[in-house]
Parts: sequence; C-alpha cells; structure tokens
Amino acid sequence: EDLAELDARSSCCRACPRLVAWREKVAAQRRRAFATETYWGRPVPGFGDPAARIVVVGLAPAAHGGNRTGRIFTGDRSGDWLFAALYRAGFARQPTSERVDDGQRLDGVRLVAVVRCAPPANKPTPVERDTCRPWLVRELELLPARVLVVLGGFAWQSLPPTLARLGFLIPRPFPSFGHGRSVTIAHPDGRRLHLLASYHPSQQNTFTGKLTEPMLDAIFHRARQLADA
Ligand code: DU
Repeated sequence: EDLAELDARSSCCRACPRLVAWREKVAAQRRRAFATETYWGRPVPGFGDPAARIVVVGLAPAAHGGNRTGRIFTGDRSGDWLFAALYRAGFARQPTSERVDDGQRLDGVRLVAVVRCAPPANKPTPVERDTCRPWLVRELELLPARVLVVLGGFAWQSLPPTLARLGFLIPRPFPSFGHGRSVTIAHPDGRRLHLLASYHPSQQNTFTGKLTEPMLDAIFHRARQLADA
C-alpha cells in the first residue's frame, strides 16, 4: 500500500456515525459564500510530500475548509495562516491554499489531521479520535518523518497511543502541551522522532495574538533544524 491507496481507502470511511452525519449535513446545507460549490463532505486525507521528514499534525478538517475543498487546511482561515508560514519557511510553493487544483505543493512537509472528518464545533469526541487513529498510524508508517509539528493540545494529547502503536517508547508521564515545547522519543530500532508543539493557528489564537507570525515562523525554523540534524 502507498499513500495514494491509503488516501483512497480512508476517503470511504463511515466509521463514526456522528461525524458522517455532520460532514454530510454541512455539505448539503453549505455556507452562503460557497452556495454554488459542491462540497467534498468526506474524510480528508493528508496532503503534501510523500517523502516528508516534517509532518504537521492538526486536529480535524474545518467544516467549510477541508470538508468543502477536499484538501486539509485548504479554504479556511487556519490554513491561510499555516500555508503562509510554510511559504515563508520555504516549504510551500505558494503562500495560499484555496482549492485542490491551485497548483500548491509542499516540499519536505506533509499535513495530516488526528481526525479525518469535520466534527461539530471543531471538537471530536475521544471515541472518534480513537476510531480514526489507525489511519494516522498507517500514514506515519508510510512517511519518513523525523519531526512532528503538533498543532494544539488535543492533537498533542492524542499522540502517545498513536506513537506507541508505531513501536516508539513513550515517556511516562508524557510532557504536557505548551507552545514551543519539544520532546524526542526513541524507537527500539534506533530511530528517533522529535515532537514539537505549537499553538494551533485557529482564529481564536491568531485574532487574539496568542499565536503570532513570528512565533509560527520560529516553530518551522526549529522543525527544519531538527529534521536536518
Ligand atoms: O501528482 P503528484 O505530483 O503525485 O501530486 C499529487 C498531489 O500531492 C498534488 O496536489 C501535489 C502534492 N504533492 C506535494 O505537495 N508535494 C510533493 O512533493 C508531491 C506531491
């Protein structure tokens, strides 16, 4: 199985009744500004470089972002911030991400989410997070990741069981989430993986100045250092 096959398989998932209902309801009702568009309304796969050494781990697709366009962090405000930062850091070909056919391309980076379907109120339940976990485990098995840039506390706290399933040794207690915090974990086969925490570029954080552009730039600068070390 390669990433394209994984994307195809996950795109048909209907495992979580609440998420299936929500993603399809949003797709049927649409937002006025997008009334003429056909929403994707399905699980959203990862996007970017199949040889990525840096994997950005988000929470879940936005109802009118990834759930509309079919590409993660595409067509929503969080994505505007994230792709602008990836562009400034030299990882993205273009500073914006609007549509699947916009020519965007990532070099060295892949974007994934802990949960592949848009959840009500942007908040998956713990059961939905656990049900979706095998997709992320499989994606990480297929990527040569050295650094995970983890956006927000929900994604951070969801990672230990995912990484344990990949065979990594998880520190107990696992460090709590904090912007800029990093932890390096080891695999018995000698591999190491760096986890780097960042505030999520949601409007809640960017409007209030909790997350600034220089703060996000510093995260990607550090991610590149860790990936190249
Ligand atoms: O057709 P393709 O070159 O395999 O790319 C498929 C898809 O993945 C396209 O939307 C670009 C993106 N992508 C990327 O962002 N970075 C890569 O290194 C390779 C592909």
